[in-house]
Amino acid sequence: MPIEIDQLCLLALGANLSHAGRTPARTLHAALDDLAARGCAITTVSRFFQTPAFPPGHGPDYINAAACLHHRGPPETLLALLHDVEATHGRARAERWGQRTLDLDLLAVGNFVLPDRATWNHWHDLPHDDQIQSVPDRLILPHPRMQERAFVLIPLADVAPHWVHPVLGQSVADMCAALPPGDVAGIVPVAMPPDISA
Ligand code: A4P
Ligand code: MG
Repeated sequence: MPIEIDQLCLLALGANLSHAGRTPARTLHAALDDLAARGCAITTVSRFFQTPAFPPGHGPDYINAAACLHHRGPPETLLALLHDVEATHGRARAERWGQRTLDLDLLAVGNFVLPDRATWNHWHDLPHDDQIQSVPDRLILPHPRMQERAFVLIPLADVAPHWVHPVLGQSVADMCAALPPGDVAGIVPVAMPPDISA
């Protein structure tokens, strides 16, 4: 599939620390505004959810959300834009899976498997202990852990329930149905402040 054609991109948003007087929910909302202002064609935004930190005990609850957008051009340019917006909102990378003011993960760009199937398999199959130590130095698509994360999949089901994972062959709805019920129970939609229309 040529990357010159508009691709449907799936984005995960998360935060569990306030920054510059903004709560995590307001930071997520501001980040969506920033992305739109910088040319991202955002088409759908999920509800915002309160979610327990993963791994358990790693800080306060998160606010998580998901969005669909369209992007034309190399996926790496979109990831660079996401990193810029994270930096604007105080993101510091101190610890893998550590607390954060804003995390913008690129879950998928169309049906691309990047950089190639063998590398994707490597990151997908990484044992849990190695996942904490090893950080990819290039874009991996689809995000290799998305299928395991209730805090990713449940928001994503609001906006892209029928998207099918190009390696696993499962839709977002299928992947949600396979989540442990205990993980799903912790994901709670939050009422938005009146001046935020997510
Ligand atoms: N990178 C490679 N591929 C991608 C991609 N598809 N999207 C690179 C985003 N980044 C990608 O990412 C580490 C490196 O991966 C970067 O250099 C990037 O270029 P990161 O955002 O610095 O690290 P991370 O977010 O700690 O890692 P990762 O793998 O995105 O972890 P997760 O799964 O996002 O975990 N608990 C709750 N309740 N809610 C959360 O949102 N998030 C995390 C982070 C932990 N616990 C959480 C939540
Ligand atoms: Mg991340």
